[in-house]
Amino acid sequence: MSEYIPNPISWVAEQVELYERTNGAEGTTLRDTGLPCIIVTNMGNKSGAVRKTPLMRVVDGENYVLVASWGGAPKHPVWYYNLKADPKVEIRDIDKVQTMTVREVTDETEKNRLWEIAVQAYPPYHDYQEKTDRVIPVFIAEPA
Ligand code: F42
Repeated sequence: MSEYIPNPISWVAEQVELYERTNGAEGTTLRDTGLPCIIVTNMGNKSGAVRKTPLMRVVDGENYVLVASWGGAPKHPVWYYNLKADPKVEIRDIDKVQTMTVREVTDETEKNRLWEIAVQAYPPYHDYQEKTDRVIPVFIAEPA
């Protein structure tokens, strides 16, 4: 088992710790929004270390939609590159943990459909896209 390196942002790492330690009894929502989150576990593409990233919970049937928004930051989050390099992830949704495979959605029709679902689940994604010049990437995670 590779070493786990927590995210350097303390509130992010603390959410991961609480969510996992309580098996999804606590820490499952984004701070004061009350909106649900999942935890994505993947490999770092340079370190080979285990990385864990909380994201908003956006579901499409049995799949999850992962939005690399990072609050509308000018650059993609690092986890975007990790998932492009190694698409095998583990996704925790409350107490359900599944091995899944991700792919970036590039088909325009498919992306538009999933973007609508994402914005419904978490409306600030719309503002994040307005705020940044980059096109925010979207992955779909499917059962492996
Ligand atoms: N971020 C989103 O993009 N979308 C969301 O829907 C979202 C929801 C959310 C909900 C709750 C919450 O607590 C956080 C949420 N976030 C969301 C923030 C998300 O969890 C991430 O913190 C954010 O997207 C930034 O991801 P990041 O991977 O860019 O992390 C930054 C802070 C970072 O610098 N991380 C590491 C570090 O230590 O430098 C990167 C480590 C890494 O992966 N390194 C690679 C490796 O091999 O290990 C190599 C890096 C390289 O040089 O290529």
